[in-house]
Amino acid sequence: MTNYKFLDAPYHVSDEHKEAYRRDGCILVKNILRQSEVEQFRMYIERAVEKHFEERKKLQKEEVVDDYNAYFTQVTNLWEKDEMVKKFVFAKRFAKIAADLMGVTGVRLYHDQALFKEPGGLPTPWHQDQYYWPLDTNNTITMWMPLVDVSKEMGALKFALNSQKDGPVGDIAISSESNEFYENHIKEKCYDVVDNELKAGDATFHGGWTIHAASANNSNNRREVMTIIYYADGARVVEPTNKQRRVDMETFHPGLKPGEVAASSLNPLLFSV
Ligand SMILES: O=C(O)CCC(=O)C(=O)O
Repeated sequence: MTNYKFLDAPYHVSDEHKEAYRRDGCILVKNILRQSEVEQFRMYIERAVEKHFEERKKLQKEEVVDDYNAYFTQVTNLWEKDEMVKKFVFAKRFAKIAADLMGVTGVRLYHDQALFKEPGGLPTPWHQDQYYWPLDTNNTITMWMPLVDVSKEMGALKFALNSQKDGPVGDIAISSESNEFYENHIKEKCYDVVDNELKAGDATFHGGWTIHAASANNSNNRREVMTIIYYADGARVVEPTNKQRRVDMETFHPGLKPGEVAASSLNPLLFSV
């Protein structure tokens, strides 16, 4: 029987990691998983993504053509579709890193997303994630873990350091407009931008208000990434202030109303001290 204990083994988050995350709003954390460990789950994540698209075809549902398709293929909440992917998404190792970086005692799952950028995939525009999230806390974080090595030419995330300090700026969904808007904002504020290269099993973590983007995939390989979004346990749902937040509230907090603790059946507590 295969042993997946590595998914729950604690990773030591150093004081330097915590200080850097709290200062910059993002951090690259290395060697969270070994390449061989990632490889075991890559197959299941790919399979779940493929199954999702096959099922859509069978149902003859039209592909949702949203603004994202030119940037990446996105499939959400894969944990509900595959038991092995669920093991990966529910890993205490990842959730504890998220809690330690944010300095909170517990984190819940907001949702997971596979984000595959095909060769030739366009740059992901600059944006802020929390524009989409109807939550009353700034303690939100995304783990972005590549399942393959990601060089700069494949489109890893770029972050505007310290930009989370501004909170919401622009109130604008991901699009060519957001790209232009945030590019100007970054220039005006003279923010430094970091652009990382990652090995499979490394991950970046960024906060919900950290301004970020990704380059195009100029390689011949698919950029395969799994992301998991967490928030501090105890956060509440707020009245959605835009259409996207309303959709997110209904999709990721089913049955909940503004003011209620964000703890629906889709938001398990993935780590607590
Ligand atoms: O993977 C990408 O290209 C964009 C991902 C992103 O913006 C995010 O995970 O917040």
